[in-house]
Amino acid sequence: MTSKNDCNKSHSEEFSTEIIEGLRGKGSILIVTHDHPDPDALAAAVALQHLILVKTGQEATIAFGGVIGRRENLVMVNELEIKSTSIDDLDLDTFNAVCMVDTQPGTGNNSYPMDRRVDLVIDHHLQKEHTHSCRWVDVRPEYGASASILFEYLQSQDVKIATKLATILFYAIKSETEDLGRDWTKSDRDAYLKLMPLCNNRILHEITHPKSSRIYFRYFEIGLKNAKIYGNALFFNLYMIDHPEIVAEIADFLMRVEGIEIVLGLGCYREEGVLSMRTSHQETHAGILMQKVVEGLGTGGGHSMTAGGQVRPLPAANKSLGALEYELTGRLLAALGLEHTEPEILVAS
Ligand SMILES: [Mn+2]
Repeated sequence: MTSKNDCNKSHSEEFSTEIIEGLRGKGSILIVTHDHPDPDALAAAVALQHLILVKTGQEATIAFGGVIGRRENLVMVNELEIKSTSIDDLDLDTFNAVCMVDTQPGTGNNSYPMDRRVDLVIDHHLQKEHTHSCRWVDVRPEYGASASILFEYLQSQDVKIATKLATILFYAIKSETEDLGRDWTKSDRDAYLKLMPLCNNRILHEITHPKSSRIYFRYFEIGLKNAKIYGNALFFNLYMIDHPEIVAEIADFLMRVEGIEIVLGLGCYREEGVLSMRTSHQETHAGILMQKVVEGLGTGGGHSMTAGGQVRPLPAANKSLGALEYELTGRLLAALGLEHTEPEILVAS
């Protein structure tokens, strides 16, 4: 009898062989991931780049839009020497093959133009309509991390995983699943356990315990002060932020409040509203809930217990952010069947 896990593994072997043969001799290859990439997005891109290099001898370019602002991720990029380019600096006409990892065409969270062809998609979010038209598609929404899919490719192709790549992949799975605590499957666990002994522990510790600027702590203060509780749901507003990932970070932090089972946070980065959602139960599918919350205002999606969203365009004034907060809170509570009553304040001043 073959288990689901074995099926996944043989799929990984067949699929990775097919893409290696398809990409062989293409020349210039682009790997795109989502804007403001997280460790999983970067790890999947780096692992695919490595696979292409080892198997076809071609050096693919990794690109994305936006910034890397989260301290852990900056330490990871520096210590593990992850090389990437801003997508705005590239002439997209010069690429003969385009790969997308940890995102899909038309999701609204990547900067690759919608009218351009994408050849390969590897992702662990729900499959999007536009993705059907791509030549090679490996979308596994049940997986906790895109990094786990890429790990299977590398293993099945007998590609040696050296310390740096192992540390990148391990940290991706670790952070994306909160150490196998949310949205994970046996495949993620297998990858996590096989990668752990290959990692550089000094670098891992530096990534997970980064020194941070004082403004970083100010966001915690703002988040705590603006956290409003409606039954088991908590909404917070960070107003203007200097990097988008801080919303997800504060959402993770506020999930620890007793009695809270769902958190939705808002921040304003440049002309965009940045949303992050966390839930304690897989049944409250965060990705689907997020789509309901942003419907007609922007784009959103995610997994069972984590989701992200973008509201655009957005006027940059704090006053209209308050109005947006009210609208989003109302939509969240309606979707949860809760009343939009006066909230409790988390930390009374
Ligand atoms: Mn991911």
